Amino acid sequence: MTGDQVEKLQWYPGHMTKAFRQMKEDLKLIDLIIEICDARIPYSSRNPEIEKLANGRSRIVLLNKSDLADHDVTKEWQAYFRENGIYAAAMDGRDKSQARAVRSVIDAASEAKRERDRRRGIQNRPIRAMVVGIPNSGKSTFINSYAGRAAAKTGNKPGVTKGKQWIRLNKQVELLDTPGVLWPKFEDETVGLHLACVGAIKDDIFEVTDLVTELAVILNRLYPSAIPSAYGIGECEGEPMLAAVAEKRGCIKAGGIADYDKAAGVILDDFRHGKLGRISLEPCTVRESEV
Ligand SMILES: Nc1nc2c(ncn2[C@@H]2O[C@H](COP(=O)(O)OP(=O)(O)OP(=O)(O)O)[C@@H](O)[C@H]2O)c(=O)[nH]1
Ligand SMILES: [Mg+2]
Repeated sequence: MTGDQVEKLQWYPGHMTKAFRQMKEDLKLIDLIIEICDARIPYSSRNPEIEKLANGRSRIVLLNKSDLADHDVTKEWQAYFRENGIYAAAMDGRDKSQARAVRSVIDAASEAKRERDRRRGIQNRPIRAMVVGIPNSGKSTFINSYAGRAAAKTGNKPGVTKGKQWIRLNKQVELLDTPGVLWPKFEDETVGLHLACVGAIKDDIFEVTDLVTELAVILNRLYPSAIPSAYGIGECEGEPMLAAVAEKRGCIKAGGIADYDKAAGVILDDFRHGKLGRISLEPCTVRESEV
């Protein structure tokens, strides 16, 4: 990300600094942290501070939007988290049965806490879980599917949830919905790029043609046939690719000039909706030692 873009972002994380402080405060009431990551970018969508924030509490990583990600890569990430002692599951959070299947993971992760309660003679106290994650990762959608009702507001853009909200599910579990938070590591160029591709950063921060040109470089490396087969064009990058897609999709400006912005918008939208295939931008080798 350029300095200019980081600067532009400053107004945006304003509420994030507040959210972070709030999260630390709320954690005092929390037994379990449920981190909703984007399965297409498990590394970039993880919160590097969570280990410290968790302070010994159980945590679960949910690889959401797994319907859009590469199944095999997601499996590798799940195994990786589990090997590192973190409960992990993959899901399409819009699907009620998949969201509810997470119940067993929540039960397993809260068993130690329930056992402590039992020893202290506390019975049937609900487990309180905080749902955290980057903007637009599907936190509120997951909560609604899990709860079986539209308890939290959702939307296909970052920054929909503005404040925290407790959702009482049943006698066993209470979930806290929180606003999406981006962590300082988004200033890393690759992390910022990946976050922008999946829609975690507001689109007006980037030139869509620049973003899509970079996305195409990644796709050509990892899934070289994704763009060619979606648009019926040859393997290409940069302007020739935008020109080819513009021609195929009739993105033409007045005077018969190819509209690169529009063509880039089509590609970005198609990627985000899975029309280029199931794609993971971060293979399991893109990980840091800290999880
Ligand atoms: N394909 C797919 N889309 C999903 C999934 N989960 C959520 N979505 C969509 O992603 C968008 C964002 O969902 P939200 O639940 O509002 O995300 P959030 O994390 O609460 O976002 P903020 O409150 O803005 O931080 C919505 O359009 C959802 O329909 C999923 O598993 N697969
Ligand atoms: Mg939300």
